[in-house]
Amino acid sequence: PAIIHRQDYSPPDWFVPEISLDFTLDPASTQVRATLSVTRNGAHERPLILDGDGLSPMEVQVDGRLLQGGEWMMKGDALVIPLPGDAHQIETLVELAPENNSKLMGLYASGGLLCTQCEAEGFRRITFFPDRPDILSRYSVCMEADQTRYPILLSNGDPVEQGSLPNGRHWARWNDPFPKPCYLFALVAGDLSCKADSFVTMSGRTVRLGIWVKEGDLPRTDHAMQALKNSMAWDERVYGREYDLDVFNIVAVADFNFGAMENKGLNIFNSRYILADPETATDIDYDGVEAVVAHEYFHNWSGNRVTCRDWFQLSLKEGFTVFRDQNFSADMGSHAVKRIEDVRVLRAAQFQEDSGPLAHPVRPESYIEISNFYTATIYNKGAELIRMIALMLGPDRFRAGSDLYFDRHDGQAATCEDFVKAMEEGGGIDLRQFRRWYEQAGTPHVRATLRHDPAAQTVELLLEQSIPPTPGQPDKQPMAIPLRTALFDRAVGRHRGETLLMLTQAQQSFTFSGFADAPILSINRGFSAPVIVEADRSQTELAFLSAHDDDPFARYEAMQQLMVNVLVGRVAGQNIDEGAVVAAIRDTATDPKLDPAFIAEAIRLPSEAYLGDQMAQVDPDAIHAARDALQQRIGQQLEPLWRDIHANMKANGFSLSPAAKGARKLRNIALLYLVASGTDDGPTMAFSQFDEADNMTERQSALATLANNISNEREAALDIFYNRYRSDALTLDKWFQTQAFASHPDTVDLVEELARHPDFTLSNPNRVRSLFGAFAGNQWAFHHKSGKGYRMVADCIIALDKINPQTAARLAPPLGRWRRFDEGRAVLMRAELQRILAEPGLSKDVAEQVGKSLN
Ligand code: HT7
Ligand code: ZN
Repeated sequence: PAIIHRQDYSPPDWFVPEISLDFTLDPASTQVRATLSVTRNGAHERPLILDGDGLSPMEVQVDGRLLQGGEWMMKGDALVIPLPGDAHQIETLVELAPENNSKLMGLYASGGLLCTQCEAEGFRRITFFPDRPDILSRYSVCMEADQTRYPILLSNGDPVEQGSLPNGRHWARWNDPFPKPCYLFALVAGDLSCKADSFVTMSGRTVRLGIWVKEGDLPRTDHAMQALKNSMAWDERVYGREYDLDVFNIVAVADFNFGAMENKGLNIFNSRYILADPETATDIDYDGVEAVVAHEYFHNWSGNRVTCRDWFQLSLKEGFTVFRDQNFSADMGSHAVKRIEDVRVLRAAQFQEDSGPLAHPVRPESYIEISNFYTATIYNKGAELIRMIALMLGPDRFRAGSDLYFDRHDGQAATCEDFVKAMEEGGGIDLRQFRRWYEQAGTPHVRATLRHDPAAQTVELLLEQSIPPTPGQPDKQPMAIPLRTALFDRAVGRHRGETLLMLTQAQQSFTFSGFADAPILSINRGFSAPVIVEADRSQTELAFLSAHDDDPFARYEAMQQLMVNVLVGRVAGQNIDEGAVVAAIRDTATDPKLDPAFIAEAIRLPSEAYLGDQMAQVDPDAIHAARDALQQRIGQQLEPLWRDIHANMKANGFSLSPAAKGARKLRNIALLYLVASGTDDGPTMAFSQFDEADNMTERQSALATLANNISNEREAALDIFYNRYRSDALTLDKWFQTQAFASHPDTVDLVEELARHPDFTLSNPNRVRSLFGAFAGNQWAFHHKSGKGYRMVADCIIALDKINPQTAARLAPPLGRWRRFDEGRAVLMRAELQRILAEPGLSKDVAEQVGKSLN
């Protein structure tokens, strides 16, 4: 398949300032008539090339004249029309069958609705068009459909006209005054009910807000609506950005390849990021709704008003928007806990990506299938880059930079370079070296060594950076790495002020004076840079930081490192004493000054996957055994504490306040340790929590705890859960996911059975992710040495590729990590990758991921 290179970008030959679309909607046969006004860009004689994907033109007209066969041609899937003048009107007619569109790209049917997904290249599955984000057009959209099946007709912008037609049909026209790239086009037709509200903008305009769902789901939309209004107010307050249309609609659909889509004025959401009530949604789900609603809303400026010139610039909108939604969520809840959660996601998803065969820079140089580049690197590492810029500038200068960026590029398709320049000029900073973060893949390692000179009373901090080779980038240049650093006096338990150290060379040393005694190093506080720090700190020093560090992230990090040292040591056969860990957990869990939500984060053992990432070669069985044993010892040694917490953190009635959420989080960890301790009443306590809970957070957590163990209560709880929620797809997903993620010796076989369950289907991406996505993230079960786990995931990829290649391709990366495992597992993993690659008719989505994974 063709490789697209960033360096090959050239401006479009033709612009399309206006487009009018007429849809005659029907699930089996939809007609799309598109009228494009096109203008030649500069002096050239190249024809107009309109992208298509699976389309055949039924009519082609130029300036009102029907063209004959030889006057246009197909080049592959594209329609080529030679044009004599510099401005023409092109009209095409095509027919689609949305009900047969299982890829969920373009126009498709979902649960009785017709809806669209155009990013990145879905618009070409709807009509012939130059499908690239630097073509900005004004859209006028007319939809005609059966009035009973599709009473609601929505598109971008504002509704302008509607009417009835004979034969029970009706129509509606929407106009979007803002020129936009075609990936932001959307329409929805269906029998939907509206949760309506309004928002008065900072300039006093009233915006009508609508969240459209199936009627029975209306009671589950309150949280999403509140999140939307909070986001609108936050973007005005923090970035000075106001909403620009009179209407903002959101539609929830059940079948969706991603989380949501920021179509101008008509966001389309995976229903799991809209619907929430205490009976079916966990606190994590509630936070997910808030974050994704905010993310899509923030795209109205970072993505829609200023869009991307080409898909290599994807992080321009995604990294910046993730940074914005992370800060919004932090402002809505706890900054400390949000930072810990975000770093955990970054390390789990992005660090793994950066150290494997699919590593790529935040601004990639080439791709085969752009859908494969909606990655943790583009999104989460991209957000970290913006966070570093914000840290180096400080809030006021960062705001000056973002104001300049938005004002300068409003209405344009911009590049990452445009963003960096605006930050340099608006913020008054030189980012020449910093640009390497956009260019170089791989996670930098920073080695930190502290040398104390008692005679001079100085401390020298030596920092050495190195960036491992990544595909196509064997040698790296030093990065500009901002490291928030503090040196703690052991005697007083405090530091004398934090410094922002800029590490810009391969090796650099910093000297601090006035230290009679050797201090303790606290570095990369707040996780100020997305790097791996290697600092030789003793268990005593880490225990000190876990008790005294005033930066919550650094405190959490010290605690995690304490645990990692014990566990990694034990996997390597050393008998490292767990005393420091148990004491630190006890002291943290009983510190009355700490927020329970923070305590819950700090006392949780690092995941098996994270432990694997700390080792040269991952040994899933040894990691599981070591972690399980330590969990049991912590459970046993602190059993009275866990009982106390479990009893004291029980709420009287449900609330979504941060305090109530924190209490649930801590209570759930206490239950986990209690059950892990092996105490006789552990399973019955878990079952009671499962049974009596008035909210899904406690119910699912109890279920997950039971699912890890062999007990009668496990089976009973799983049955009850299934019978209670079998008719609610999003909650049934949790039943699949909990079992697939369980730390249970039979998980591989259970997942095989679940794949044959009548409620399992490959046609719904949420269901696939619940079973196979969760399973592939379950290190112990997926890497079962029989290779059965690999085979099941490969079978799923092969079958799913024929239905939904995008979702299939997203299951491939776990198999691509074979280099990190022993020879036996590596051979089995490679064999499955080779088997997938040998499949006839493989999509380019899967072929790219699997092909690169084998290299
Ligand atoms: N910008 C949106 C990306 C997206 C997407 C990409 C590929 C295939 C399907 C998709 N649905 C949505 C989501 C976002 O980042 O906001
Ligand atoms: Zn986004």
